[in-house]
Amino acid sequence: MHGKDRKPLAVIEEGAMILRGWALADAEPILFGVEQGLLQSGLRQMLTPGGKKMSVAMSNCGAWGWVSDRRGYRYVSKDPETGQPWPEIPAALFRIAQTAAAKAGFAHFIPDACLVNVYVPGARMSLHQDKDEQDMEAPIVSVSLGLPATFLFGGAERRDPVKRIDVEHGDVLVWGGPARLRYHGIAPIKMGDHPLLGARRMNLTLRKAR
Ligand code: MD3
Ligand code: FE
Repeated sequence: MHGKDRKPLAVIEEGAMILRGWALADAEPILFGVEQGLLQSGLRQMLTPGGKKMSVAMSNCGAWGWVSDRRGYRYVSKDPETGQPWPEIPAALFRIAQTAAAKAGFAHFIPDACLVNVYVPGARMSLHQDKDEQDMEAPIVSVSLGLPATFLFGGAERRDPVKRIDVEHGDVLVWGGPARLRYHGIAPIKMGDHPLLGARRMNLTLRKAR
């Protein structure tokens, strides 16, 4: 269940693990690094392929960044808004993602993409699958900061029942193996005031896009 580090790892289902508080001690350096990157590639509310503005504000860091517009979803090496490469993944964030993946059984996780999602109260993410990555063997590591959220963890099909998992500041989730293509989402964020992030939740998902 836990090693010498005393941090528990809980298995939600095969391939889906939560490491409560794994990023807590590094939250400030991670946030500082991400905010630095956001000065270069700012947050924006992307359009769905159907033309609707997403409630979550997004940006990216790493070699590849996920974008959505009327043409669909894809990974691109340059921010379409600046024409420049995305900022680097902050070292503290890269390290936390690697150690969490290793702890969850995924050795040598080398993320090349990090999607930055910022939620204000009321913002949500409806059930979807993450299937724009080339390498489905690699897990996805998610770092939650700021306001708490309820994570919705569904099945292989949209109509399957959904488990609700409460996540808070500093929690890290790892999704791989049989959980990698499961439907998932985030319930509308409730109002609150976090000491570091105020009335916001930030989620960082580290991925291997290529
Ligand atoms: C479960 N973001 O950006 S990340 C996303 O909190 C996204 O912003 C959510 O879903 C957020 O695509 C949750 C956690 C996550 C990522 C991939 C998964 C959970 C997953 C793939 C399979 C199952
Ligand atoms: Fe997702």
